Amino acid sequence: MTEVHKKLAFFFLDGDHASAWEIVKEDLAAGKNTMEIFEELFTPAMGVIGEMWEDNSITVADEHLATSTCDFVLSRYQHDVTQKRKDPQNGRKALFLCVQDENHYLGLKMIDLLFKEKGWTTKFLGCNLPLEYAVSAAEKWKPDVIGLSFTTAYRVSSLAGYIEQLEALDHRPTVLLGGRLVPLHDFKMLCSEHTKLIPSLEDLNGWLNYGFSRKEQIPN
Ligand code: B12
Repeated sequence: MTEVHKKLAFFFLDGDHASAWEIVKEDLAAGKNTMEIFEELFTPAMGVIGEMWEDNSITVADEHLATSTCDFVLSRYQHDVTQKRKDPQNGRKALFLCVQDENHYLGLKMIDLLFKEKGWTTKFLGCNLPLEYAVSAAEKWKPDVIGLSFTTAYRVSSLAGYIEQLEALDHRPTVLLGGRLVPLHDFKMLCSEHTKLIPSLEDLNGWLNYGFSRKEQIPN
């Protein structure tokens, strides 16, 4: 963690949207792209919050304020930056959600913005979505991709059900699984070839640039 991560974490904890935004503006002025800003600035700053919660120097109430401040800054990023940087619409659709009782959605919100920037039409369904509603939303809208975010280890059995049912939908979407635990554990046994495990934003970039179009050329 660098000083800038700690500074941003303290602005999040103070609910200081304006100062947090100034830090983002510095990265934008330095020519950083969205992936770099999300992976190298926001994610470690939220990691600082996690460490402070672990050593009891902040409470869950503080974590909630930090979350809502970070969320606001991401929405501002969408409004001020994503809108201007967007590639032309590519006609593809992506749906994003977290499994039931999973409340960690900030990472998924970043992924939603990255897809928007790449010209996808997206729907961000946020945290804690029961499986039946995930299935019915996907059946109705027929997204090419369904992105799931996985953070808390004890929800792995619930995750398996989501992957199984979403992969099996009639229109055969690609399921993408990302989140804090994906680079740390092997989730292959939960997935068929219709699910891609995405351990980092660099992997996501590769998949967005090459993986998805290859899938279009080689029918399953
Ligand atoms: C903020 C926070 C909360 C907030 C929720 C924030 C929110 N609404 O999103 C609140 C306060 C509600 C919360 C609650 C809890 N939390 Co919490 N939380 C955090 C904290 C500090 C930050 C999470 C975060 O936003 N990180 C930043 C994002 C950007 O990182 P990320 O999710 O990994 O996403 C990146 C990648 O993984 C990837 N990605 C993410 N999703 C996807 C999806 C796809 C498709 C792709 C391609 C990529 C991708 O993209 C992102 C870009 O870098 C973490 C600590 C940490 N190190 O992360 C703990 C942490 C995750 N929480 C933890 C725990 C234990 C809890 C609680 C059980 C207890 C508590 N602290 O109150 C509850 C459980 C709530 C629940 N039912 O889900 C533990 C989890 C341990 C574990 N693995 O099981 C952590 C690690 C804290 C710790 N050090 O122990 N938490």
